[in-house]
Amino acid sequence: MRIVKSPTPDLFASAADRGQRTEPLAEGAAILRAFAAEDAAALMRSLREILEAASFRHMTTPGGFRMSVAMTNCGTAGWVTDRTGYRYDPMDPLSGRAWPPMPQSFRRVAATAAVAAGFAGFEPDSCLINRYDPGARLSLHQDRNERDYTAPIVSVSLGIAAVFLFGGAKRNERPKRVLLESGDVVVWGGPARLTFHGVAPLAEDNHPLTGPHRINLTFRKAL
Ligand code: MD6
Ligand code: FE
Repeated sequence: MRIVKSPTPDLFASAADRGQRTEPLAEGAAILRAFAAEDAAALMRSLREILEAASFRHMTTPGGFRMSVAMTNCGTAGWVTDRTGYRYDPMDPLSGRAWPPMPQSFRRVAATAAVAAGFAGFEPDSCLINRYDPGARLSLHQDRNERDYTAPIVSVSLGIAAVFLFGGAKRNERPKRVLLESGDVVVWGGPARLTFHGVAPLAEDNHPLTGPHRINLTFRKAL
């Protein structure tokens, strides 16, 4: 049902109403505004358990640079980078153990967001968890370490808002700039799967859910 001129639309938003806040970014890419807003606190509780086994760390790029974004993973395989390159690894190099399993709450938000964006049957096996501190940024890149590009990527933003940079198929295309707020979900697949994208330096701010940080959960089918 479409509610027109509701004074408090989000308070009563059903799944269908949330679908009305879909913003197309490109063919195959969309922002689902506030899609995960109601799940945000539960996602953060699950994250705290993950961090007890696999804490945030600043990884090193193959070129030898320390990433400003702190990362960890859950799921069957985790995205890692070190001097030898980028890869999905079934083991956490820091602990020498498997990554923590992907919580049901993570799995559900990823699968339902994929459906809402037109990608039914998404079963992520990997979730890269990013923590942005003030000033942290992610330069333009493509996500291309996954085995098969037919699955989309689902990205959940929590805490402090950030400017997401959304470019084109080539690095030199000038990116669009879109603000991602807590609970926003970006889904990315099909013809947009290899789009260059990044995150502008995080502003100093404070959010009730995350304090001075932005958290991003990026779900992939890696293997
Ligand atoms: C971030 N996201 O939002 C970083 N990748 O913190 C990504 O790198 C990303 O949001 C692929 C698809 C969606 C994304
Ligand atoms: Fe990415």
